[in-house]
Amino acid sequence: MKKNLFGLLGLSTSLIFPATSLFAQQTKRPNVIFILADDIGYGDLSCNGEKTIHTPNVEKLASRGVRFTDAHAVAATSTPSRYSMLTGHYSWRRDDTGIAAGNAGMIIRPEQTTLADMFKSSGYATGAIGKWHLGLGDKTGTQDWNGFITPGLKDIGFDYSYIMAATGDRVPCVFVENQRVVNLDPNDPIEVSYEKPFPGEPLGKDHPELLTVLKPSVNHGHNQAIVNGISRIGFMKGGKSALWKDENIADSITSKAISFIENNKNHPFFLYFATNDAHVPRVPNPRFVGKSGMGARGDAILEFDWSVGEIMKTLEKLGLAENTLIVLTSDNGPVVDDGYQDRAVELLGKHRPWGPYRGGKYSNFEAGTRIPFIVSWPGKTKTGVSNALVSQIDLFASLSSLVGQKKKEGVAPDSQDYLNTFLGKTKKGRKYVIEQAGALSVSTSDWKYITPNNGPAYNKLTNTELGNSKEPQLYNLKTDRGEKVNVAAQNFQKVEELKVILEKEKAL
Ligand code: NG6
Ligand code: CA
Repeated sequence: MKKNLFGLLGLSTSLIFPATSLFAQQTKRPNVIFILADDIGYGDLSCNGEKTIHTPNVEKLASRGVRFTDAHAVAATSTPSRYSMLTGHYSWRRDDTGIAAGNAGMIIRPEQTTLADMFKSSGYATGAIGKWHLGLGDKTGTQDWNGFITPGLKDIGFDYSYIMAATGDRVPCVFVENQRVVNLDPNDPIEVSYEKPFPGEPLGKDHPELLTVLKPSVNHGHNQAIVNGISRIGFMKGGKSALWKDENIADSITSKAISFIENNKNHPFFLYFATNDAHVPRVPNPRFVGKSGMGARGDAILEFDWSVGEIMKTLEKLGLAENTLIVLTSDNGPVVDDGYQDRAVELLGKHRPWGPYRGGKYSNFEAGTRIPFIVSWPGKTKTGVSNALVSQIDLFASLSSLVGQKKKEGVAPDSQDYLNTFLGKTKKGRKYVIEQAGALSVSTSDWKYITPNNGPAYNKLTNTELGNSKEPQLYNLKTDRGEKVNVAAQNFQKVEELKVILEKEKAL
């Protein structure tokens, strides 16, 4: 145990800081909860204007806070997006932040300072619950799934963790609590591989008759280990008693989030609550099945909305609502068919998960990274809509500023303080944001420049316009938010200007 100066002098801190001032200090600092959805698009939440879906709890949250219309994730897929948000360091500065396998080593290095470290050093209790997808253990494939998985979330600032290692569609399909697999029977150890199958373990591609819950979409992978009647990405053996139940994932993580809040009700806390909804495989709880009229994807969004409502109810019950700042957002844009035959495409109807924007998850176009974003701190945030240009990269510096911490040299190098913008006190946003999909893009409030690259223009499997082109692309977002007309040739100056911004950022 480290002793601080007061301890060494035999003094208790309460003698040095009178109780009232300590209390005052603590009440000034709000609890902070991130609710991070998975693959939920701008148009998937009714507060953003689509009439085809009803998400009342998110609407209620939005009505108590600021709803942003021009907010961006750093990347159009999960791992790089989450990496950037939690570290304040652009994922594209590293070449190892692509979509992580379920047995990837921990991508955030213990020596990096995360948002959780920042809160912890300010005296907050910290927790991460839900989807992780940023690797665990030292190196790919070296984790001890049957023992203590280290390094882990404790080494990057989270006191408590209850996580899915990667995604719902990647093995191992188990929860990991404080770096140990939950409910594991030592007589049935887990083995995980992303290289070769385990002899005797049936695979989805050979045994379609065992796929009783969901089948993969044609030619869309997801045909390896079979867990709970669904084939996944990666190979897995054993750990039967520890397997999660897909229809209970939202219930499990929501109840853990509630317990975390209850356990820390007398203490400032930071909770990173990352839902599995609406990622594939979509197996919402029977309570939500059929409720959206849009099939499993819509039902999963209603399940997400339910989780949001449960968190809000808990805060109200404990009298914490007024002193808790909630950020609700998504890791990347929407995708309808992401690999399973869940009828999301057939049942979509008039619903536009991407809202008025082009593209979706994986895409350089706006819908890849223009995500739902709400900041609510009742009584403290102005209520209403902000069209300020904001990025998840800035949450680190802005929340450091909220808790009165000065960002240290080298920490969260790409993150800037936009606290007043996030709190709705000003509509002054960023001059530009940088986004990563197949290529890098730079957007201002008015323009979007997508760098030329050799990637495919279209992904047939997911029906996504990826926005890759060998030609430079420039769109006028003010007159053409759907990015229909490439005006690069007519606006040479603008292209140059945005190119220079990007080159300067890359050189940092
Ligand atoms: C892709 C998967 C997709 C999804 C994605 C990660 C295939 C063909 N597609 O590789 O289903 O898992 O990775 O999604 O395997 S994310 O939201 O976590 O980034
Ligand atoms: Ca995602």
